[in-house]
Amino acid sequence: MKLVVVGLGQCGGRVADEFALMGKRASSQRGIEIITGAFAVNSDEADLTGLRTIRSDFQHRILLGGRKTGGHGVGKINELGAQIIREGVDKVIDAIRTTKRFYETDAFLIVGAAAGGTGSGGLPVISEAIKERYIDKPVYALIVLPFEHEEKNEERCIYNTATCLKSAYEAADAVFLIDNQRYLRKDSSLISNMDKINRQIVDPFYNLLCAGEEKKRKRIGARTVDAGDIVQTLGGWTVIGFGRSTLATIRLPWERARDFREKGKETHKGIEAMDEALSELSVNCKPRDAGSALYLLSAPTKEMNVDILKEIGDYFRELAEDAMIRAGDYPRERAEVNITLLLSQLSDVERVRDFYYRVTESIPTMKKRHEEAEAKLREIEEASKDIPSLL
Ligand SMILES: Nc1nc2c(ncn2[C@@H]2O[C@H](COP(=O)(O)OP(=O)(O)OP(=O)(O)O)[C@@H](O)[C@H]2O)c(=O)[nH]1
Ligand SMILES: [Mg+2]
Repeated sequence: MKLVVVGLGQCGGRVADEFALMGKRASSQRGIEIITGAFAVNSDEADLTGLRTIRSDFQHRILLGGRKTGGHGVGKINELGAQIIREGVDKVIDAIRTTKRFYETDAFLIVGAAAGGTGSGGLPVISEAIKERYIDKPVYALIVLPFEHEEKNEERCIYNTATCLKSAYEAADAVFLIDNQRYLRKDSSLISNMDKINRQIVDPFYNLLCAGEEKKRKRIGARTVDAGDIVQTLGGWTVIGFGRSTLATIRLPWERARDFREKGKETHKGIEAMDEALSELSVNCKPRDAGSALYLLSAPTKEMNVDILKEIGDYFRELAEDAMIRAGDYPRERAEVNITLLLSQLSDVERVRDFYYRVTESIPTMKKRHEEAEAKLREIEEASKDIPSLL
């Protein structure tokens, strides 16, 4: 599958930069193209300068809202972010049009953080605008949710997140949810290492995008997963997961697994990888709530057999009873079995629901506070009415 990736705001730009790097890796290591264009859009000049892989000309790093923000971002006011992006949307569309293999591109991926200003406000606006202009290509959003400590300290963070999620869900064909907090579970030092988190966000997409683009016969699975399968699977709230299980011993070609116990262990590697993918989902959710799902099994050719595919299939079917499941295999020569998992058309995501409730609950207090502030302002104006003015 070939994507055009557009990142908005600081987070969006950096994650898009990581996708651009992944694209380079796919062409140098595997000789295939998965990212046809990568763009970063921001109201903050320094953020754009800090990127590494996205081309550094003004058509790939697009600065908007210059006069309004002085090149310093919108300071978490996502309405202002939305406005600035709306005013500059034609610049972005013009830039996208210069993509070399645009006609071969299967879909758009628009990336941003929900809690900030530029990305949060801009993501739904760009998604809608691209969707209107390119009706034949799906538009997917990838939204990064805030860390817990950000939610606790700032009301604005919750408000931005809820408004961004709601609008993006309306505008895009599917919304990938990525929870920053999830990456701290195993390694809390990551909080100061955004690069590492970004790599972990992007990595699960590698095999998924590559599998359908392979040209070499030995890399093409018995059942491939291509862009068509992915497009059919994706809709609404979506999460991605990746799990691996290393093959402890690399067997030499003449040592086949004849022993039935060893054979059993081998098959079990698939289940192990699936379990890890399920526990490493990008946002916590229940497989039972998925309306569609896709998994891609990747392993050395000789590890991939009917038993392993069947066992994973049976196991997953029990967990996601109501989902339309698509599956495929991708033979890669590596000493591991890994699984990429998409759960889509989710009917419930607790995290999203929670943001909506919290904002709805706080709206009356926010309104009251706003009214109180206005009343105070009127009062002080009233008190000054008999004072001579110098203007
Ligand atoms: N995963 C990840 N999250 C990030 C990164 N940079 C910022 N964030 C998160 O993104 C949210 C803030 O959004 P930003 O992208 O910084 O904001 P912005 O879109 O640039 O908007 P303004 O700066 O307000 O104009 C917070 O929840 C941060 O934790 C990053 O590189 N990776
Ligand atoms: Mg910023």
